[in-house]
Amino acid sequence: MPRALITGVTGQDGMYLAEFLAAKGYEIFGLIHGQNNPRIPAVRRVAPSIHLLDGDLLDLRSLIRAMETSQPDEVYNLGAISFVGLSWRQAEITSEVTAMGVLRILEAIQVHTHNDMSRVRFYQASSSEMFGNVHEVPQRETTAFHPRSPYGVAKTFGHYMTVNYRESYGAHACSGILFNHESPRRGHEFVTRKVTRGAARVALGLQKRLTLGNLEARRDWGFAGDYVEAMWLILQEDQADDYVVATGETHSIRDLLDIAFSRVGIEDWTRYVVQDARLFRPADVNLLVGDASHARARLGWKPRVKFRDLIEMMVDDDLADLQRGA
Ligand code: GDR
Repeated sequence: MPRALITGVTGQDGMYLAEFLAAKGYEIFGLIHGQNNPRIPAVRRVAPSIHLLDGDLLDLRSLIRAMETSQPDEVYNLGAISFVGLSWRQAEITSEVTAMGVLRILEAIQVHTHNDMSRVRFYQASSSEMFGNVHEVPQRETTAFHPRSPYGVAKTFGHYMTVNYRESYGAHACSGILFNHESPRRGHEFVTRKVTRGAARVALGLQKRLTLGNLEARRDWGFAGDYVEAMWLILQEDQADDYVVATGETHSIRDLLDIAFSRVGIEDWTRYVVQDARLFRPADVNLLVGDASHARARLGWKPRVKFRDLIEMMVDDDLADLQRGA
């Protein structure tokens, strides 16, 4: 039975990945930091046999201990402070967790394997935020990085550290450069979930206004459930490499609003949506669209869920959730 260690297991991607690996018969270990994380019951629901270990990306010794306990064949580093908007207000802790955390986990693998790093396959959750102010459309593995937030800078550090351990020590270290990916398990602070939840609440008469920031931003949004399959496929390749994971389609926040509100029977969302300058970011990423042809050719991966279906799935889930009184 293969063994996997997942950091960030209580996040959206961690939960989908744990569920996916459990179905494949993996023995799964999830790293939990802090006490009483409220999402632990949800993780246990999707992967009942998971072993939860305490540890923190800020604490190297705890990561080494997690390696010793789990004896992993594969490590998926999904742990991060992942909300871009917060990263300007907490740039230092974002860098400690999202950037230095990658270095610590690579070091933990090195200590655990006695410098024979190729024994453990490592996946780093890199991000399209590394492209930032884009230099090429669509963005691919070779597109220059120009991050626009402390979060994007931290992810770029983690990405290059992953590449560096591969080139320096022969680590089987890979990066998935994932574009935005969403689901009914998405945190409420991210724009898709804020809009789908907001549309559902407006339709049910629970709120009158939805306050947003920049409506012109364009993103390449896919379904998180499809993207964790790409993570796994990346680690099954004998040759470690980096891959863009994206749908190849871009949509604006306005498109998102059109679909979400029309799903609840409201054709004119402008009556409900207000913009607040405080929600604009000091520097935003205006256009992202990825070219995943490398992942398609090498891994045979392609996304299944289309943008409209994804947003409608999220709205339906929010409606059902609210009607249950959640
Ligand atoms: P992003 O996701 O920053 O792309 O990072 P987010 O959903 O937060 O923002 C997308 C775009 O929407 C605009 N926007 C708003 N965003 C939020 N959160 N709230 C608002 O009210 C709002 N109004 C407009 C933003 O300005 C932005 O342009 C996500 C995260 O999951 C990262 O961790 C991950 O690495 C990348 O996707 C790929």
